[in-house]
Amino acid sequence: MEFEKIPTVPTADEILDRSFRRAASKMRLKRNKDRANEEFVRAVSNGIHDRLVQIIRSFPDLNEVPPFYRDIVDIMWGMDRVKKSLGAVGWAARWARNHGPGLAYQTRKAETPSVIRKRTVARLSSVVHQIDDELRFLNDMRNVLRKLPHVSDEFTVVVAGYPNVGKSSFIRMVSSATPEVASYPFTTKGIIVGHRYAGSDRMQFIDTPGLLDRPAPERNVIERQALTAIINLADVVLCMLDVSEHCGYPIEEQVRLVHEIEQMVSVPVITVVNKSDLVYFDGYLNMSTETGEGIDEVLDTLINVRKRSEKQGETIPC
Ligand SMILES: Nc1nc2c(ncn2[C@@H]2O[C@H](COP(=O)(O)OP(=O)(O)OP(=O)(O)O)[C@@H](O)[C@H]2O)c(=O)[nH]1
Ligand SMILES: [Mg+2]
Repeated sequence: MEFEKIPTVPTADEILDRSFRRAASKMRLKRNKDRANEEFVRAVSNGIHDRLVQIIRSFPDLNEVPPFYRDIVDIMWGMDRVKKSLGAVGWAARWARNHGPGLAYQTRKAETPSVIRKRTVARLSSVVHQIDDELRFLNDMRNVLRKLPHVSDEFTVVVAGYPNVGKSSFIRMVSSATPEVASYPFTTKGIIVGHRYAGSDRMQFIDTPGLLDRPAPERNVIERQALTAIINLADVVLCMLDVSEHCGYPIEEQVRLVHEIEQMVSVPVITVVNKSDLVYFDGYLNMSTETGEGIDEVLDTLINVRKRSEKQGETIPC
């Protein structure tokens, strides 16, 4: 994903330091002192403008990124907040570009160019300092974005369900991912991607944070990440139940969540009962990540779904 390539976003002071250093070296090349002052102001404003434009360009266009990543940005920071920050950087860049030449000219025409130079540079500095919070916000966001997992375009199983039902235990067993497993809810706090490489049953698995059956506005940032993975990434959703209720949640609530997920997506939804070593539930696929019982059957079911979806893909006329 392009997010990995976003370089560190500098602070206002870092941008100014670099622009001053570069401008100072240009100034030294000028023999005429007044010209040197003018050149300094011009070089500072150009340096600021170019650096700010570089920052904006280093962020991918959020209208162009795949819906899953766009949703993640919206869930975690809010699209408006991100646009506001990038907009503020754009404003400062334009300010430097529009006012830089005029300020340089004023410096040259001034009776005491060195005094005017200091004053104009102070104005430029103040504009860059005005966007310092936005620059810091963008850098914090960049630090999170670049660690988002890479989701490839292949057959994808999204594992969903209530917290603590064994989603991560399953993903650890069947894929390359090694998510944390613990006996408390909301152990998984973000999307985790793993792959199963075994020959023809190669597929991508997505571990999601636990979801509760509750109205959308009450869902937190962690749950909303799970929802966007279900909606945007799944070729099949594997809904996991813990009938033993060792997870801490009643089975009725867990089943209601499965019905909600079925309403949300147009891809197949497969329900599997985990922890069959504790309680076996007739009429469902049963498995246990503790004993390994039923895991192969679940994988076979997923492979069959993939084969069916590939066949359907083949019959779609061009
Ligand atoms: N007895 C039994 N325990 C299991 C089984 N699968 C998972 N567990 C236990 O259930 C607990 C939760 O497992 P996780 O894999 O972390 O569950 P999760 O659904 O990923 O949980 P969250 O990330 O919090 O949503 C852990 O203590 C596991 O050891 C199973 O098949 N049998
Ligand atoms: Mg988990």
